[in-house]
Amino acid sequence: MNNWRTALDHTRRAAFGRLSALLGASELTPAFWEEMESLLLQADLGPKLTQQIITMLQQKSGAEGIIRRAELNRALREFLGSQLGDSVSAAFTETPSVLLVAGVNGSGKTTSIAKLAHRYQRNGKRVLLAAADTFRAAASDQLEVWAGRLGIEVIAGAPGSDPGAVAHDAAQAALARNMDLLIVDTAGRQHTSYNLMEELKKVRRVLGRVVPGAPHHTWLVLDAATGQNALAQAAAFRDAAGADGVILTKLDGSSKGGFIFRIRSELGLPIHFVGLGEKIDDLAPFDPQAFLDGIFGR
Ligand SMILES: Nc1nc2c(ncn2[C@@H]2O[C@H](COP(=O)(O)OP(=O)(O)OP(=O)(O)O)[C@@H](O)[C@H]2O)c(=O)[nH]1
Ligand SMILES: [Mg+2]
Repeated sequence: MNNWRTALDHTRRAAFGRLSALLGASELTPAFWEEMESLLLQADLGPKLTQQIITMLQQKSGAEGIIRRAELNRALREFLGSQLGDSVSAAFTETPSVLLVAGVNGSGKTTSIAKLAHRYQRNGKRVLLAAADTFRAAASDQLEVWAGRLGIEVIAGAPGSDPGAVAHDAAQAALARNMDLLIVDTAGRQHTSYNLMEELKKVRRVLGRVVPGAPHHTWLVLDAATGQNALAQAAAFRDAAGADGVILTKLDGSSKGGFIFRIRSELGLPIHFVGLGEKIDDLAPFDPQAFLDGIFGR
């Protein structure tokens, strides 16, 4: 099982490591601020947050005469921490609760669903999975392989069949079998595709017709390595597909990480879980402090 620190090695060494090194400079010259700005942008913090950080650090260093690395570092860390907010924990209180999982292809939906299923099963929940990704023939196989290892059942349809029909059957099965949690896997073609968003809307409608209030949550799976492109994706999924939270995958493979600070503050979406590797237990609840420790070092 990967831990936060190992997973964030790249990020700590790349942009954020250079930021820390820069903060060791003894004089706050214009060149220092320029370098600072360029490193913040390279870390994918975006122009708005970058400007806020520079202003905040300039005010702090001016008002309090701070020129010591540790103090600027602490101010930066505190500011970034405030962007992340507190950790959130999702409650699945309805029986059955339905979690819809969406995201572009390859982002890590199916793997994350297997990890979640494992986790909730371990917590004593009766979990059922739905393979509503009927677009790719191998997709339900992949989910079934994971589920087989966990002893969890998957409701699937024939390749090319209607994802709405799979969602319908799965929702009925969840009710009939008195399941605690139904997790629905979906296809991941590009978010610019009208069809994908329409398909997701239809799956939502169907789920809601069978189980009142379903889907109770819709989580968007974002690949941390996509960097700030992921923000545009996320906005589209939030607006068109009702995403209300994020699973951030492949934190172990990304090296920028700055856009992660913008998910909550700019999109209003809480990060529930992060993927720290490819194994079944490489999933952790998002822990803002562990994330900050991971990128800044302790
Ligand atoms: N290193 C790492 N790899 C991951 C993580 N999560 C998923 N992956 C890998 O990413 C690849 C794609 O994962 P899938 O779960 O198939 O992605 P998907 O979103 O279901 O893809 P489509 O069904 O094609 O849309 C696989 O090789 C996974 O092992 C993670 O947290 N860390
Ligand atoms: Mg998949």
